[in-house]
Amino acid sequence: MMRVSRSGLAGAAVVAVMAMAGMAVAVGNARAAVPAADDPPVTRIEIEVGARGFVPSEIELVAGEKVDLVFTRTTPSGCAAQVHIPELGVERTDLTQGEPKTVSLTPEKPGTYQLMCGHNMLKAKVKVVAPGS
Ligand SMILES: [Cu+2]
Repeated sequence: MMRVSRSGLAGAAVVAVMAMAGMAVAVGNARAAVPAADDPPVTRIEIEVGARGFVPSEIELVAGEKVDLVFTRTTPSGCAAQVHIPELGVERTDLTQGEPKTVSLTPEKPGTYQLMCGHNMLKAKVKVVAPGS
């Protein structure tokens, strides 16, 4: 199974686009086996929730593709105690400072959504694009 572990939007987006385009040849050369159809690669995006808010403040996801958002709270501020993305069905999730928390989701509909702290003060943009775009 292939796990993509990259921080930063650019890396994640590139991997996601490559996966969607079916570039199995380019990717496949780097590993022994092609993943089974029921075990697709999962894009992982790391997001810091700290004194400056969400970093990065904008992420891009691909509709229909599962993604792991890994949140790391780096401030004791209560503002970073919870995150949620109501429009994508992600309920309020508690964060403990220094303990990465993975939230998995599969956005279905292209659009622009808000990732927010528990009081809807800190915000980041979640852009969902159609596959292949
Ligand atoms: Cu807050």
